[in-house]
Amino acid sequence: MLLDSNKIASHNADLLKSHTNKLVFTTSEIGETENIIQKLIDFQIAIPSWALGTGGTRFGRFPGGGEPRSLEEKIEDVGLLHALNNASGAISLHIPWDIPTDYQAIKNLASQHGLKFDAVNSNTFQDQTNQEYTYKYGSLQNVNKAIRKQAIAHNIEVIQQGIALGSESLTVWLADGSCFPGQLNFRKAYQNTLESLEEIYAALPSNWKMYLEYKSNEPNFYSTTVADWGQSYSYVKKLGDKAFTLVDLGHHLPNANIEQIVAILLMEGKLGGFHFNDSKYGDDDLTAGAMKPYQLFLIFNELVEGMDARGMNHAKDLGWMIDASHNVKDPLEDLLQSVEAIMIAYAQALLVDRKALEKAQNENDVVKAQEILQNAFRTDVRALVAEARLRSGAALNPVALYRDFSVRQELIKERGTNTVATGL
Ligand code: LRH
Ligand code: MN
Repeated sequence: MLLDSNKIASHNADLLKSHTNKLVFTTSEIGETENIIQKLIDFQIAIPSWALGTGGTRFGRFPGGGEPRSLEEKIEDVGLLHALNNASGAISLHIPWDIPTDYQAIKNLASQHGLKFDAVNSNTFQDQTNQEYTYKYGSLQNVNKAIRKQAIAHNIEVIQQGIALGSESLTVWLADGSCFPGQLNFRKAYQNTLESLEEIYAALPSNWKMYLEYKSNEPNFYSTTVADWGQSYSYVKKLGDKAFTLVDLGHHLPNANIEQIVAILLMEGKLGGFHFNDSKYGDDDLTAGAMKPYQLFLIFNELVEGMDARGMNHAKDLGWMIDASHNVKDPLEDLLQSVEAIMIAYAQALLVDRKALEKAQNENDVVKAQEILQNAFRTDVRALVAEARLRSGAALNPVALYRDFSVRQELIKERGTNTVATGL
């Protein structure tokens, strides 16, 4: 379903007056806003191909209708998001959930929608029907060399598929671990995983990156072989310059200080990118900024400070991706809200008076330092984020436009009510 620009133009025309009032007020409050608006226009967040349907949980799944039935329809849905916010200019595929049949046709369709292919994700956490060996006891860690070989071959195949699509990075998330004490020799599991990753790393083209995603628990509930940032860091450090750690916000033990982890990984030059989402309990994969918006701001505060300290390009030098699954909300509305929350956190972090903060920190003026951060977090930057969309031909209020033009109803008419998207 294509969203023609006239619909966006008439939507913006209706909202322009109130938007301009808010922008004038915000600019009067903040002062220099052009630099921030340009950075927001350049900032693109990749949409996960596996989060365009209603994933549900083991207890139940409540499809909302009109879900994409193919990779082509998934690309159309991400194209629709990008037309609405001009900030979702890439799709991240998960193999084998999204194996293209005709690579050139898929590339053409993606570029028609202004989309690139971000990281490709391998999958050795599920057994495929025609698979010789099971991953029940793990993949790259497995005590059985033949099973490790099978998993290595899959990752190398995913790299080849990514190359054909124009992707330049591979994300490896391993469910590998154990459910009971005694089940696994941790050292051997680490060594097997490292040796396996070395073979996959050796297959990376020179301009590619490998993102090693860590997770504290689930589906294993006693140990995970890449369980936290330290373990991921130890692997990527040994692997080489093309290997980095990927931070999924939902993969930490309760109360972990994620912004500190981000600061250290960035300082070490081993931060690769993010899977943005939010959570209150476990790996809930909820809308970014829905539970802990201050944490999301603090993470971007460390990112802006750390990336500027290394002269990094905010838009290009890290992998910005969402990883969510939807139970009770329309997947496309949820993804629009996640992108909005990420853009707001980034804009607020760009507001922070770095010089004043450094001075307060050097004088141990704790209250002053806190005031500087909270002032930025408590500044309403939504008019700047909307202005960035307006200037790049997108909608002032994407969710409102999505509803005003009954996009979900149109998708249901086109695809039916019981279509099931592959993925989570
Ligand atoms: C694991 C994870 C990983 C994906 C999967 C879909 O929890 O975050 O990034 O492969 O979700
Ligand atoms: Mn993830």
